[in-house]
Amino acid sequence: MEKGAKIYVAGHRGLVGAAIQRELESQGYSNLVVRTSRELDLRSQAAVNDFFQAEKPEYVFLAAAKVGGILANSTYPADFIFDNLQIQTNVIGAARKYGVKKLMFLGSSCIYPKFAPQPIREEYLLSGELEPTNEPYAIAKIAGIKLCSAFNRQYGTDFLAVMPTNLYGPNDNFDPESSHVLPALLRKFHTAKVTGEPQVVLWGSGTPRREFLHVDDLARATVFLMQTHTAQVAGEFVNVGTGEDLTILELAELVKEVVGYEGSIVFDPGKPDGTPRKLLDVSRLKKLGWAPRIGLAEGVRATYAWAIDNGIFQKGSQQ
Ligand code: GFB
Repeated sequence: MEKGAKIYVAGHRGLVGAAIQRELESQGYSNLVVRTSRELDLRSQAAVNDFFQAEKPEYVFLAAAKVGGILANSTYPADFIFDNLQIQTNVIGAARKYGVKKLMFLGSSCIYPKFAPQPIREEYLLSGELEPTNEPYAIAKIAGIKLCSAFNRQYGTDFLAVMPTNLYGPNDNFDPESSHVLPALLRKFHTAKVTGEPQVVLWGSGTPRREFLHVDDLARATVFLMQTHTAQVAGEFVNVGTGEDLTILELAELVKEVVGYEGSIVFDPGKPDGTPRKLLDVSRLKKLGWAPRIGLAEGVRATYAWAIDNGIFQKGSQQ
């Protein structure tokens, strides 16, 4: 990927796309193309084709997607499968049609079976039933992987895919209802500290285990793979994670400490736990030459500081 190459970052306002844009810019890539969803509705095939025909990007990072936490996934299953199938089919299809040299598709660790052996290796895909709370989203992401690999086989394209573990960092969604657990906890503990609430109510049992990766580490991994590997060498897709996990209760204790909240933690068993564990096996990526740099405590501290600096908790719950 030459420094002057024309690179389209789809989803540049989201958690992942913004981090990829920051990483590319910090490495001196100066010819980036971006569009907000208002400027370009990726669910429209005609609009996507027109955009690719006019701009002719050489490289594409496909980080645009309908995403959300466990409750958003179970409340809006149709949006999660329909929007994602449309976005990825349109962008991947246009990338092939208009001769994109290389594309990076962003998947998710929820593509794996609910009870996959741990840590989860890439080859466990489609070896068992999915977790019901995010099955529609997972099916869309699996279709995206298969679309990339089918195009690679039939048309000789070079479309890579990564499966990140649970991500967090700047530009995340901090809404307490629709967000993922880490930003939700930062908001809940911060609000309770400021308003002097004696307890914070979290969802489920607190026993599920999750692995968390700072989005800047993911961005470095995707740019690294695009620079140094072909889909043929990297494989159909590559897990990206830290190789370490913790329980939701342990995460809550860490966030509580970072925020400086002194009340108690209570769990609401009426809310879903989701999959019991999803720890990724990251040996394939390590063999390709990449390792994460940001530890969880450091990453949570940085994300809390970012949220404070950007007034996230003053903006109401729609952030
Ligand atoms: O991050 P999260 O929403 O999604 O929830 P998943 C992780 C765990 O944290 C679950 C618990 O066991 C939740 O019950 N949890 C506790 C909370 N308190 C809260 C809270 O206040 N908010 C939230 N959101 N969770 C998602 C998938 O699964 O993982 C997506 O739904 C995507 O499709 C993403 O794949 C990476 O880790 O369960």
